[in-house]
Amino acid sequence: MHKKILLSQLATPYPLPAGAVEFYQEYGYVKLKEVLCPEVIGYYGQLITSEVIRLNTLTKPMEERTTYERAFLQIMNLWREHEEVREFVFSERLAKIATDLMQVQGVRLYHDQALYKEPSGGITPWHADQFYWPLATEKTVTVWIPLQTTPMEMGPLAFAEKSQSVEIGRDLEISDESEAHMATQLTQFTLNEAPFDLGEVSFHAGWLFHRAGANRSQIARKVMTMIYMDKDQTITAPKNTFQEADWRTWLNCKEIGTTPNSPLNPVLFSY
Ligand SMILES: O=C(O)CCC(=O)C(=O)O
Repeated sequence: MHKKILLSQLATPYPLPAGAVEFYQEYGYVKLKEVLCPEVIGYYGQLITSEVIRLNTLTKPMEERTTYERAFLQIMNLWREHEEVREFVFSERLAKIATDLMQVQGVRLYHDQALYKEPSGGITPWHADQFYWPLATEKTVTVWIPLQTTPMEMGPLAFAEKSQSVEIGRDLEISDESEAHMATQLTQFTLNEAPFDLGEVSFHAGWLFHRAGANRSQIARKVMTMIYMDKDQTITAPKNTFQEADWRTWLNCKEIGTTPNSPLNPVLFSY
């Protein structure tokens, strides 16, 4: 397929199905089918994979890794590494969905990250992402884009529906402890752990608890993600060492109380 057609899909609005915004607002996540066509995923997926291989530094054997390290190879802000990957990350189609789901006027990029769960890679423990982010409001959302069909044995992302409203576990980093603690705390919530079709993506809110199973297949579970925040979000004083590190690395040390409007956090869609 011609490059122009791929770029045009990344820019064209996706018609959100009836009820999708309401579902996201109530359940804290939504899964959407046929958001990207196989050609877009194939073309940009290959580029992202090359960048993951080029930039990865986690090469020690599985048995020597921590639970976090076994979960995935994690390569961040690929948009700054490769011009064409930037086209994918800056997709207006995806940024507009994020804007509409959060019911805001526009979104900025917090950062992107590739999450590659290798064959024999372990579980992604229960967690809520916003634990890591020094941001004032809950107007944050991650798009999780599998770069292949993702059946159960590859560890698709799973969601504890409506758990974005509970305050328990919001002080836990991704770890064996968060997995053990939240597994007992989240039993009141319905779990959506369905596989993903090719082209299907999910959007989950920053405080929504989610996890993923181990990769029991023979091939890597390749996933690209972008984290968006309300374009009018403000930065708060870091509450833990992870937030301190995020503030330095992903928010360019912008002054507390201001909007993160440095070149590191571009607006990707705005009405
Ligand atoms: O891909 C995974 O296993 C975890 C993804 C995740 O936690 C996220 O994107 O917030």
